[in-house]
Amino acid sequence: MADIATLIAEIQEQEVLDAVREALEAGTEPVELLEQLRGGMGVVGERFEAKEYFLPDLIMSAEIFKEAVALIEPRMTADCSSSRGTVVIGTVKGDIHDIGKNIVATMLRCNGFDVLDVGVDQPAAAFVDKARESGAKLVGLSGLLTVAFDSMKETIEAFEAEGLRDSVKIVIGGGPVNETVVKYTGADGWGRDPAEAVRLAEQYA
Ligand code: B12
Repeated sequence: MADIATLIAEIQEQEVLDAVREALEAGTEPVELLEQLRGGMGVVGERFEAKEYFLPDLIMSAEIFKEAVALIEPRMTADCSSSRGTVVIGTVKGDIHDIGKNIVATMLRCNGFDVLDVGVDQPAAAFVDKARESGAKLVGLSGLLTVAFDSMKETIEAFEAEGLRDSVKIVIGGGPVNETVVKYTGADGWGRDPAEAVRLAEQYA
C-alpha cells in the first residue's frame, strides 16, 4: 500500500482513512502520522500552485485531513492533565486556514496547557481581548497566506498599543513562516510544528 503522504496527495479518501487506522493499530505514534499527513498536504499545495489541482481538490484534501485527525486525536488526548499555563491561539485576519492551528491547540492541551482558541480570520482585538481577560502570557498567531504576515504585524502592534507587549510573548506559525517573517512582524519566535509549539509554551506560557 502507498504511504499516507502519497495517498492524501492523491486525494484518496478511503485509502487514507484505512491506512491511518492500520497505522494506529500497528502502534505508530500519532505525531508521526500527523507529520505524514502534513507532508501530503504540502504536495497538494504544490500541485495547486502548478495548476494541476484546483480549489475543490484543496477543499477535499482538507476534509480528508480533518477526518484523519478525528481518528488520530483520541489517541493523543489520553494524558491531558493539570494546567501548566494559558495560551491564546487563533488564525489572523484575512486567513481561514485552521488545520495546523487546531493540531497545535490539541498538542498544547495534551501537554497540559489551557488553550483558548479564538478561531479563524480574527482581528487584532480578538487576541488582545482574550489575552487581557485570561491573563495568558503566551499568544500564538497562525497564518498560511502571505497576506497573513501583515495581519500578524498589526496584531502584535495592537498588543503594544494596549500596553500589553511587555507582559505577553507572541509566537507565530503556519506554512510559510520563517525567521524573516518573525523579524517583519516583531514576534518573539516561531514554530515549525506542534512539538516546537509545545517547546515555546514551556518557555513562555
Ligand atoms: C488545505 C488548504 C486550504 C483549505 C483550508 C481548510 C482549513 N480548514 O484549514 C481551503 C480549501 C479552505 C483553502 C483555502 C485557500 N487557500 Co489554501 N491551502 C491549503 C493547503 C493545501 C494545506 C494547508 C494545511 O492544512 N496544511 C497542513 C497543516 C498541518 O500544516 P500548517 O498549516 O503549516 O500547520 C503546521 C505548522 O505550520 C505549525 N503551525 C501552524 N500554525 C501555527 C501557529 C503557531 C503559533 C505555531 C507555533 C505553529 C503553527 O504546526 C502545524 C502542525 O504541524 C495549503 C498548501 C500548503 N503547502 O500549506 C494551501 C495554501 C496555504 N492555500 C493557498 C491559497 C492561495 C488559498 C486560497 C486563497 C485559494 C482561493 N483561491 O480561494 C484560499 C484562502 C482563503 C482564506 N482567506 O484563507 C496558498 C497560499 C499562497 C500564499 N502564499 O498566500 C497555499 C500555500 C497553496 C499554494 N501553494 O498555492 N486552503
